[in-house]
Amino acid sequence: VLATGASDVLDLDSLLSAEELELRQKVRDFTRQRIKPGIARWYEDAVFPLDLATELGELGVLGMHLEGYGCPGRSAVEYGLAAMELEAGDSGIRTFVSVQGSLAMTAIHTWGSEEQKQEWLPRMAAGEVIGCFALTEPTAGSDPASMATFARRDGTGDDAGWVLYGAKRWIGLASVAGVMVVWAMTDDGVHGFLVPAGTPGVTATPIAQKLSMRASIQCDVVFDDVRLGPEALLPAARGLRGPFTCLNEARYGIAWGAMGAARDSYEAALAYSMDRLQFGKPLAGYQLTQEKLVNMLLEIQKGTLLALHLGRLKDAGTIRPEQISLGKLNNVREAIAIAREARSILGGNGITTDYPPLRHAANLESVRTYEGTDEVHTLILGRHITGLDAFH
Ligand code: TGC
Repeated sequence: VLATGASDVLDLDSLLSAEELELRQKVRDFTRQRIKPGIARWYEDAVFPLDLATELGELGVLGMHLEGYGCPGRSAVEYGLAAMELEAGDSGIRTFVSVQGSLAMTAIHTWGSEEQKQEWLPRMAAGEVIGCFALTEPTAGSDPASMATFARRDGTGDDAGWVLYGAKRWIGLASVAGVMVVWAMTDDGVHGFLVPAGTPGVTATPIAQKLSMRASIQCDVVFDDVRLGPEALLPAARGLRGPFTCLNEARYGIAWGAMGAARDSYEAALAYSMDRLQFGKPLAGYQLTQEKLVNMLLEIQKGTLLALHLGRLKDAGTIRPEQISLGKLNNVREAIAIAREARSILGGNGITTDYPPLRHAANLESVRTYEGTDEVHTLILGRHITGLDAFH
């Protein structure tokens, strides 16, 4: 159910096909069996459970929406449902699936040569090779056009390679990646490059001091005169449309995923409030608690309906970037508010890792920042409705 049992007031499940419901159940079972039992420990110990990569490949959620090359070829709605269930476990695990499928694999699938697709995609879909997507830099976050990482031609002629230098920051999974998709400025604008693990001159260092996304890996990456052959170039990508096309995919998945974290927070608060007695009766029997639960549920049902609408548009091939911005902005913003409100129902117990809401709230601070901050999506929508660009 989109929000379990009596909580699916709008009967949103009736909008899903039998196949979609089956897929969702499969991913929900995986989350219950493989993520929920370990997540508090992984979060406390700041561990990304690498074994999950091949398991998620077997589950069929890596590059889920892509066709061919061993990819599952499922619909946008099915991908969204999977993101929602995985993020009900933890945003860090859903982030791995997004970076792998929506960013790294989409970049290769959309912009790569036939040889690049054959070489990387089947193993990435199986989770045997992890990919990362290096766009953000220490001084270029919301404004990737100002990137300083540069690739210059190494010689002349068709078989000339490249020399890559610069630095990237906040790159998910970079230290465990078998292949990096790196976006760099060239004399001919922004281009994408595939950098295999072990290429001399590349170092990836996990960022340790995180209070969010602790069961995930984000890295600083340095490229120190990295020599690449001509085959490293993603031949079809030209300019920022290359990475932004991939970001559309990831932002779409986030609109669904955030509702998974929200639903898990709500369900934890509902269960706790039914059990916890104060002043002689369950917390759920107090008007103030019921108002909190109902306000959470309103936003979960609305946000899930919004995500589903975006999914149907995407499957119809008509979705536009500003619609994705609306979904990402709204659903992550509401999910954080829901997770925090859920924590308040749990009282002091809510600040421990015994319960998920505060972990979700902390994770969602990253989710509202990456793939376009709240401010970026607000201004994308502002530009859409006014025709005036307030970025520059
Ligand atoms: P602008 O002039 O609007 O566009 C430049 C070119 O890009 C095209 N474009 C898009 N194409 C497809 N989808 C979109 N959503 C697109 N948005 C823009 C545009 O058509 C144009 O193409 P062309 O061929 O005409 O040159 O660019 P701008 O500089 O004005 O854009 C401003 C702004 C703020 C909207 C943009 O820079 C932006 O979206 N900034 C946010 C960047 C962002 O989301 N960064 C996230 C990085 S990835 C990450 O966070 C890692 S998370 C995963 C992990 O853990 O590793």
